[in-house]
Amino acid sequence: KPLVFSGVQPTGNLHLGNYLGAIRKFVALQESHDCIYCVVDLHSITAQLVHDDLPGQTRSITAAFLAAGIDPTKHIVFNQSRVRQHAELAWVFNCVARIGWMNRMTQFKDKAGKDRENASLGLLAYPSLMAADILVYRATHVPVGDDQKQHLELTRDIAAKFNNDFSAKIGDLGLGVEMEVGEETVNGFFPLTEPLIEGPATRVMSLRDGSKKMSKSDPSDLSRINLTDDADAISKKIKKAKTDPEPLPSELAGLKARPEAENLVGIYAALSDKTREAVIAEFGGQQFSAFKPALADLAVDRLAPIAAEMRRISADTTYVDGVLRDGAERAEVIAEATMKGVREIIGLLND
Ligand code: AQP
Repeated sequence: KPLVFSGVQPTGNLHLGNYLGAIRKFVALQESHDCIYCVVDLHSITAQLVHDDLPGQTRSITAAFLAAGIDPTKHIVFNQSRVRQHAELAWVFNCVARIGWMNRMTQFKDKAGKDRENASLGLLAYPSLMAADILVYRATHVPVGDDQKQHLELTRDIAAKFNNDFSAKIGDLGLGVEMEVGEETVNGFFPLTEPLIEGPATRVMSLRDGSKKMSKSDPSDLSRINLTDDADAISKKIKKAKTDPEPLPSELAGLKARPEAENLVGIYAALSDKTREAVIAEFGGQQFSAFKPALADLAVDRLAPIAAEMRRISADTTYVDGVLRDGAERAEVIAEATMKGVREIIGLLND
């Protein structure tokens, strides 16, 4: 089976974008893939070092994974900092990647803002740690939202440069498989990982501004639906969602240049497992005053059971901690096998 890896940061409340863009796909991939799902706590200290309750946030994301339907007995669920090989490989990748590659990352530019000189070195190196998260398991597929596309391209660039720089050594040690990189055939130790970015909700937008993605850090709580919101909050937020005065179009093409309408149709499609065409066929010509209540009912129907399950699982801290510890032990076996190879290839002395 192909190997899937993905992660979510323990920063703030999970929202509908995290769910539709990532977590729901994590669940779906369990049938066909071996999966490793990680709460990436080391990533959460890149933008802000001190958090009020990082252990609680880590457990809460874990509870969300489990409540959504991830099975920790068949797959691996753990927190990143427990498996030290992530940080070790990230250091190696800091020496593989170029500063120019990192400076071009749009997420770094957005999060660092104007005062770039004052951003943490960790924020700049964030994609290097993300590449390590994925490649320490030599994962071949990564389900993510559209905002992570550029980081996945960089992960491939890091893998390709490592494979190329150490091609002869990888061949001599018999640690590689032959793979094409551009015009060349190299002895690849790391796979060129594919992102899985599909479906109608790969970039869920803010409910208050159709040009901004739904985000945990948006100061307005009305901009997002949190996975822990109750039915009243979900209905209120959808009712208040920004829209234009026109009814929904009768053709998909009519959503062009109507970002808020397009976003709500995409959310409805994803939650109902329909195509956007099917949603337009059903609601085309109707006013938002008719569409919004239908969307609110659907969202409550899909999210309320997850919220209830999250509350139930979160109450059992011993269980959640046990899942994370057990997952980390299993993850470490795979990660250490990769690192043994990396140390040998580079020339670092293994025990
Ligand atoms: N709006 C979104 N639509 C679709 N997918 C999204 N993801 C995030 N926002 C959307 C996907 O969720 C996964 C986990 O994200 P994360 O917590 O690791 O990082 P993030 O992208 O920083 O999440 P936020 O909510 O946007 O946080 P802030 O406000 O800090 O920037 C990823 O697969 C991501 O693509």
